[in-house]
Amino acid sequence: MQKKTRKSTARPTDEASNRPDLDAFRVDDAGSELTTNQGVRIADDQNSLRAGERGPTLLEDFILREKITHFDHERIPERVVHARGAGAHGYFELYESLEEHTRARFLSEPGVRTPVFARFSTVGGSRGSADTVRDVRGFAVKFYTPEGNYDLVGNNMPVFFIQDAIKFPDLIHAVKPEPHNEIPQASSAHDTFWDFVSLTPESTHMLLWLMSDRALPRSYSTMEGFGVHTYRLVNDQGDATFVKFHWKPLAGAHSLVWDEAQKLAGKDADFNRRNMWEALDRGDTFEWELGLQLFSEDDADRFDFDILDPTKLIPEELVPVRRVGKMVLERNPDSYFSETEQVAFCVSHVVPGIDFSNDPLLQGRIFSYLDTQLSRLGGPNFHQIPINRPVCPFHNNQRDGMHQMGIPVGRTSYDPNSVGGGAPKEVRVENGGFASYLERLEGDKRRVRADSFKDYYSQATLFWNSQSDVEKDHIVSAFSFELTKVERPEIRERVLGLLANVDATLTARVAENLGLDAPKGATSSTRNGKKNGKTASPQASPALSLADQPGSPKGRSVAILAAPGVDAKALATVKKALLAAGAQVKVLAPRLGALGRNGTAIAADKTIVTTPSVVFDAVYVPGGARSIETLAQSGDALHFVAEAYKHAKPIAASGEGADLLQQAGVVEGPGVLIEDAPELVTQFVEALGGHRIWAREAAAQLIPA
Ligand code: HDE
Repeated sequence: MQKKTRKSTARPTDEASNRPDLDAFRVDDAGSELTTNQGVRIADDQNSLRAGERGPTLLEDFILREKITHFDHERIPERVVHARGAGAHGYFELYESLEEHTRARFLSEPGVRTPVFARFSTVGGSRGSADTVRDVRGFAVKFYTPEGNYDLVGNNMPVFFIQDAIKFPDLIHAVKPEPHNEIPQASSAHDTFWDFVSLTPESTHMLLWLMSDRALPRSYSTMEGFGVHTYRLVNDQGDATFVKFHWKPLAGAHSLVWDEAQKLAGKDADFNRRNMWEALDRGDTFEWELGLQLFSEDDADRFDFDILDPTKLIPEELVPVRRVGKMVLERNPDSYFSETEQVAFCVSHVVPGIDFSNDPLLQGRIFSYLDTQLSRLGGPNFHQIPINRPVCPFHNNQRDGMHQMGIPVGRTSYDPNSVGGGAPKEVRVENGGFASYLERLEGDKRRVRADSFKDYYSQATLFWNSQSDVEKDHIVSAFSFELTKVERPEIRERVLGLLANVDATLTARVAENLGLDAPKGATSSTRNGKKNGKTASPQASPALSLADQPGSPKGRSVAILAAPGVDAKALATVKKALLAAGAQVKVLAPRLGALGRNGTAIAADKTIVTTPSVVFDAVYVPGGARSIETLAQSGDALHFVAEAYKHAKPIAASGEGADLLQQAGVVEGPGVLIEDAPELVTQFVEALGGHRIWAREAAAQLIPA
């Protein structure tokens, strides 16, 4: 009986709504009367009940007390990590059947769409912290499959700081604001973090990722996602294949630059969240392909690293990433609190066909996520909150508890029973019941770290070797920035000691910026090689670099600087071309109001002061003598252009617009287009798709912005 109902919940391919069944829970107050929570209609919501016109408020005022009491309890504890985040609804569509590897139904039927809810987050900051801080990003996806909810709780970096879950509280205590003064917010640039990691050499690989541009995503849509741990897929025969999960962004992976990220933290702390909200709101989508690295136990034995060690990735040269489906995010939540805040991702939420490996970090996570929801969401019934409810039926003998929303009927809440006809009944494995992968285990019970986990540096070197020159510059700057903020010299020295195991040039460059000598005997960059007959990892892996990512103008935002008297025709032409290419355009002026000559219908969308250069991907300055004269007198306009130049963004000017660039110290060169020819527009749109003009970056640092 139960099985039949389950089948009916499978989503057809052309399913339009792509959402878990939240509709029944939506509360729409439109056109309704104001009542108490008991449904009593309220006649006066402006004044509390008083004894006399100017007298004290009465305890009897149950309407006031109900309202204030509810308000007093509006907040729930923020997530102990990943508190700051934003979520969206969408679907996952499978390209090809993976039946050979897994019995999970949502991975077996090509074309089937599985509804998803994804949440992206920073790790260290509290709920109100800025989006663009240097940090790992959470990348969590809940799949509402017909066989139960599956949560893929990943990050935007493929490795982690530590190898064993028992160190997680230490890591987080070290990176969170320091306990005596709660400073700094959402930043790893302080003593306790670097103290801990400098004493934890296994963190070295992850430190390179954290100091790289990966820690500063331009948009949630331009970051990769990783399941990090090795998991297992298990098929109908009970055979297992190891798997690493990847999310590959179809918009390409692109980042901010550090100066820009820091300024954004003040100018628009909601930068990433706003970007996703506005994109989905106007009907754009955020898209990733799900990639799998599939490999056998024999393959695993041949690698020169341990696949159970979460500080290691599997180079794509050893196991290619197979793209098996696509996730499309297309709808904003209706209520941030009800959906994004209350969504509970749990690593333990797996479905038949997906199973764990013995990665010791993963094993700890299987416990932690369920446990943390109990205090965050107030009890064991959090699965009944609309955003967390499976879309298939769920029945068991669990009863009662805080916030029980169901009304179980019948007399039995135990198994076995005869009074209730034996229901709910166990489901045989061949009919879809979950069975753990049959794995033979033996060993001594002890607290131990495997020897195969003890190579802390080879993959840090691999990552460094795989970076472009610009990316290497950024990594050196990031280490230098963070360690300069560290107050204790011995911590800086210890970090240099770690880096000396990664690469001599990296160490020397950071040491120079810190005014220290590089430790002797620093390693050169060719440490990977065949070890003990194992398959050697490559010396470099292009997939680890962001240098050659696909890109498009779609979703990018462009500022057009203008003032009254602007060349309306040039402005309209470029705007039209940008919109046609899918970019967003804002006309910025010193003041709001009409701009065009002789009443042409062009108006400023925003002012230059309220919408700074850092929130845009490119700038265009149309001519018009009067417009440029006004802009040239505005320090904000000159700063706007100079800053875009410094941040390696495409800049274009036509007519008198060129004068403004000149006055801002911006010279013609890569990505700076000054021309009156029609090609200007095409070239500008193309440059926008390329994201940044890195070749210009070093020179641009000389311009104060
Ligand atoms: Fe988490 N992590 N984590 N983590 N994590 C949480 O669960 C934890 C780790 C990740 O948008 C918490 O519901 C332990 C790795 C994401 O709601 C908590 C360990 C990866 C999110 C928790 C790790 C992650 C969390 C806090 C080491 C990438 C946010 C609130 C053993 C693969 C999900 C919550 C969301 C959240 C514990 C390490 C990703 C406390 C013990 C590795 C994306 O349960």
